[in-house]
Amino acid sequence: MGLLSIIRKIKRKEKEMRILMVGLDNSGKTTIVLKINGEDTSVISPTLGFNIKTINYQKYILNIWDVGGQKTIRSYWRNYFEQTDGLVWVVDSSDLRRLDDCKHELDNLLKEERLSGASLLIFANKQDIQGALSPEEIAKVLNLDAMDKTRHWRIVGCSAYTGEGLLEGFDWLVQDIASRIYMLD
Ligand code: G3D
Repeated sequence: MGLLSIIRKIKRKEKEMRILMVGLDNSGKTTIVLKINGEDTSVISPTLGFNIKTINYQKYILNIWDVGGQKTIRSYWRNYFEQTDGLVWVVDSSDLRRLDDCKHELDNLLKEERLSGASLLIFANKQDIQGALSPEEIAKVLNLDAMDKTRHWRIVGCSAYTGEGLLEGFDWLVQDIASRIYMLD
C-alpha cells in the first residue's frame, strides 16, 4: 500500500470531509458558514482570500474552505480543488442580473477533472428577499437537468438570514459524501 493511500485511510478514520464553498461574490458563502456554525452574522467582511473553518457536524468533522468570489480571484479557485469531497455552490437568488455570470462560472467549475467526484450542493440563497427566484427557477436558469449523469447533486432553497434550508442542504451533502467514501457506514 502506498503512503498516500495510508494517509487517506487515516484521514477517513477521523471522519473528516473537505467542503469547498464557491459562488459569485456577495452570494452569501461567508454568512452561511457562520450561521451553520452558530456565529453572529451581523459583522462580516467580504472574503478576500479564503477562510478555513473546521466544524463538528453530526459525527463528522467538516473542513470548510470559503474562497472569495470576486472576479479577480476566481482563477485561484483551482488551487483548492485537490481532495475536495463536497462542493457547495451558493447562488444569490435575488441577483437576477448576475445569473448568466453565475451559470458561466458554475459550468467552468464543473469541467474541472479534479472535482468530478465531488458531491454538489447548490444553495439557492436569499429566499427571504422579495422577488427572489425559487430553487426550481434557479435550476432552470442554471440548466441543472443537463448535468453529467454521474454527478451527485441537489438544489436546496435557503436563507442564511433565517437559517431556513441550511440543515436540509448540509444533511444531504454530508450523507451523500459519507455513502460514497465510508463504505461501511
Ligand atoms: P460572500 O461570502 O459570498 O461574498 P457574504 O457573501 O456572506 O459576505 O454575504 C453578502 C451579503 O449578502 C451580505 O450583506 C450578507 O449579509 C447578505 N446575505 C447573505 N445571505 C443572505 C440571505 O440569506 N438573505 C439576505 N437578505 N441577505 C443575505 P452586506 O449588506 O453585509 O453586504
